[in-house]
Amino acid sequence: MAPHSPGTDQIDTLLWIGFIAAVILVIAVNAALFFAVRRFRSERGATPRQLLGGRGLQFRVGGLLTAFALLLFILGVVFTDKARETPSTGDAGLASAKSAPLKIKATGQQWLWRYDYPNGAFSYYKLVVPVDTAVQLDLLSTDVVHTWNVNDLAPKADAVPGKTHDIVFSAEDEGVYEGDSSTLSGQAYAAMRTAVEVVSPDEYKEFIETRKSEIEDAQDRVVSLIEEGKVP
Ligand SMILES: [Cu+2]
Repeated sequence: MAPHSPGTDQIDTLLWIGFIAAVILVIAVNAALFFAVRRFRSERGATPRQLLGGRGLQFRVGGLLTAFALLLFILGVVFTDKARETPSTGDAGLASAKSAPLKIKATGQQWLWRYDYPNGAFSYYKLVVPVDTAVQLDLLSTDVVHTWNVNDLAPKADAVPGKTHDIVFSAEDEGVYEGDSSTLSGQAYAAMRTAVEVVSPDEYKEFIETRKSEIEDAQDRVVSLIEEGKVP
C-alpha cells in the first residue's frame, strides 16, 4: 500500500500497529513454549504435574491481556482521527468543489465500472478526478454486490443493488492509482478492475468536456444514420 490521501495513510499506520502487535504475540507465545520445553526437559516421560491456577494467576493473566487490548484500542483511536474526518477541497483543487464535494456516480455492473460526471459525461473503467479535491463517489450496482477498492486513495466500499453508498476521498498527488477486485461478483470478477487518474483541475475540466462532446457526436451520428434509413 502506498497511501496518497489524508485518510489512507492512517489506515496504513493502523495496519502496521496490527502487524507489530501480531508479531509480538507470535514471539511471546513461541518463546513461552520454548522455555517450557527446555525447563521441563528432564521430566520427559513422567506424568506432568497439573498447574492449578489460583485466582491470583487468573487476574494477572486477565489483567495483562486487558491492558494489551486497551493499548491497541487507544492506539487505534489516536492514530485514526484524520481517517474519520471528511476530506475537504484544498487550494490546488477544483474551485467549484470548495463548498460541497464533487459528486460522481460509480455504477458497478457485471463486470465493469461506469462513472457518471456532473456534466453528463461518462467513462468506463477509468475514473478521472482533480487533485486536492473532495470527491464524493456514489456507489450503485445494477446486479450483484461489487466492491470499489482503490486502497491508495480510499477505504473500500460496497456497491449494493437498490442502495446508494457514498465515500468521500481526496487525492494528494497526481498519478494513476490501480484498483483491485476484492469481492466475488461472478465469473469475470477478477477482470473487474478500475483505475483512478488524478489530474489537475484544468485537465479534469477538459477531460469531461471532451468526453461530453464525443458522446454527443456519437449519439448525433447514430440518430442521423437512423434518419437516413441506414439502421433498420
Ligand atoms: Cu464486481
